[in-house]
Amino acid sequence: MKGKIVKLTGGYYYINCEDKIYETRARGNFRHQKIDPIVGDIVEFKYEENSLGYIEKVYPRKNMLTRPKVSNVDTALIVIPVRDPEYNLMLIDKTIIQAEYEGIEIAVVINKVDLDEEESKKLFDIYTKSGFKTFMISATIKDTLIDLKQFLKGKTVALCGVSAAGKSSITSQILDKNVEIGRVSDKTRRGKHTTRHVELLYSNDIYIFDTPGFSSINLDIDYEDLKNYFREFKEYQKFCKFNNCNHINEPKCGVKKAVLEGNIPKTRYENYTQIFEDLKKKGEY
Ligand SMILES: Nc1nc2c(ncn2[C@@H]2O[C@H](COP(=O)(O)OP(=O)(O)O)[C@@H](O)[C@H]2O)c(=O)[nH]1
Ligand SMILES: [Mg+2]
Ligand SMILES: [Zn+2]
Repeated sequence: MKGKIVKLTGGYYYINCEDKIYETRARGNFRHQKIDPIVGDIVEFKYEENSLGYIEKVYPRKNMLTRPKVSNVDTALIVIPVRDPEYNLMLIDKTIIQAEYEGIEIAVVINKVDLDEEESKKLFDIYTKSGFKTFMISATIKDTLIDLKQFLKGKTVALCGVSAAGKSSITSQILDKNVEIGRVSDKTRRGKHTTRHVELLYSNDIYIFDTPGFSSINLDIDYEDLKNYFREFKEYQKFCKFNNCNHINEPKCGVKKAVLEGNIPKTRYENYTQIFEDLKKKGEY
């Protein structure tokens, strides 16, 4: 039988096959072959009534995220709360770079629009202008999620965002399921509402990976490659005088010109230069 690993705990793999869950183990010889099944994997498995099944084969992965470990992600959904907690666009842009680096489709969700519509529109403009499919929603108001739900149909989705951004609220709305939702004030107490095991939630032909909130990201990218992960630069870098322009101090830079003319959002460019300098320094040690 063929299915998708949706959960991994204590050496057991739970496989979804035609909306039924099978409890399995990996084959003993997997370890010698260095095969390590992870959540998201499409696998071939054997199962007999009243006995534990086992995984026979792991199909090639489309991609793999390492923290937390999950494979075959179609879309990274970057969740930005307009307020409560305060958003951090540096962290957001680093997450986007990571997803660009992995070659995963990216969409941005501005959440809690009900709390500040004006500010939400500002965020919406930044990410739309940067070339991302962007949604404005309130996870607590079901009607605002119709387009997003449509967009996610048939996909395996990684929800990325800090604690209390609204990831679990979005998940429960999209999947019509109850997912544990935390209160903003609880979030400072570490671990209380953090998902510890890795699990894909699913229904309606959508798989969601409600990642535990992250607080920092270590990018492992050569500083001179960084520009390739800012998609909105592409259109303007052909106007740079130098072919290998990093868009920092070079004269006649098409990207800097686009920032001045308001065609590239300032926050994106500022975060670019900051990360560029940080990566450069790191490389000098
Ligand atoms: N006002 C408002 N509150 C929201 C919205 N989405 C989520 N929340 C609240 O924000 C808190 C954290 O949500 P949760 O889904 O647990 O965030 P997670 O940590 O990212 O999974 C909860 O109290 C939610 O009720 C929204 O669109 N508007
Ligand atoms: Mg949550
Ligand atoms: Zn340039």
